Amino acid sequence: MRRWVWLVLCVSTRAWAEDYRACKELFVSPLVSKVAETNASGAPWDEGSLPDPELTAMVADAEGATPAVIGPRLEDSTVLAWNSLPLAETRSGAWLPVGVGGSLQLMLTDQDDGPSDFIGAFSVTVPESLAQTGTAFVQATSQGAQPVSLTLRISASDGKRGCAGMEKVGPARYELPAPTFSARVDAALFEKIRSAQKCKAGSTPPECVPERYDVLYTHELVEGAWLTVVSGGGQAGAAGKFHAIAWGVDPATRQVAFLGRCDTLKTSPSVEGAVACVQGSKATFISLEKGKPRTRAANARELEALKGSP
Ligand SMILES: [Ca+2]
Ligand SMILES: [Ca+2]
Repeated sequence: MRRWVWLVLCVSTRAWAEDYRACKELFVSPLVSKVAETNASGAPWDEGSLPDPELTAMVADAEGATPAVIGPRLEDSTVLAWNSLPLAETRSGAWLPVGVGGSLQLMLTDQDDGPSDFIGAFSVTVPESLAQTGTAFVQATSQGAQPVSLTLRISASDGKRGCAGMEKVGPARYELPAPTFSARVDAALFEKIRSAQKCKAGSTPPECVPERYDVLYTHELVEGAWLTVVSGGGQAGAAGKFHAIAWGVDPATRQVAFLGRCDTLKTSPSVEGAVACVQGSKATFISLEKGKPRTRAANARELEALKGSP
């Protein structure tokens, strides 16, 4: 009798979930950060040029730990767009000997020929949720007079192999820690933007460069839904900013609902579940209905209502 009980217990545990606590290392990749154009005392980082930031990380409270470069030096940059949300596109990062619940110390510096300038230091704890999901997204803010924010992906895979200590890892899960989160625009979405912006192969005007776009993952625009909102492009002479709006965060399942120019995005209490792209005296409502993206022009009454909305 007792033997049967044990058998059932073992089978159900195995089918239940993988536990990423078994990982002896995790892959840590920086997503995005923004650095001010001047340092805390108001002086330029370099004589006549922007900083050249580099991000290192090391395991905290570990004897003999050495810092590893996880965000390679970006020349004359204040927008540090290292990686996008999807794991498949890891462009930088490093395996570090840290596990669930462990701590990391990160340091952002302006890499100079002589001594480097300090930009910010971050302390990050690997979230407990990673034990179940295998991927955690983390938002960190540096201490000090000029706080810098940084988003990170910590995962049991680098997109090519799983962590040491586990036979296989499951697919990435996109659970974001804050109501708004940022990363580099991913290649699949940027391909759609390039096409909408009529970018030619190899051309690099601002509207054709991924670093010139901000990506906001937010569930503050539409109740009960995560949206991917890409904006930017900085096109000279054109009104408004270029926007790409998708319902969902996971690139495999999100639905791209809108590509076009807007002065601002607004929500209207009279039109539930939709985002309004306002441009000049017109507005377009963007929504997802029965699983399908839908856009329609706002009527006169709705335009009047939008004027009063934030
Ligand atoms: Ca410097
Ligand atoms: Ca520089």
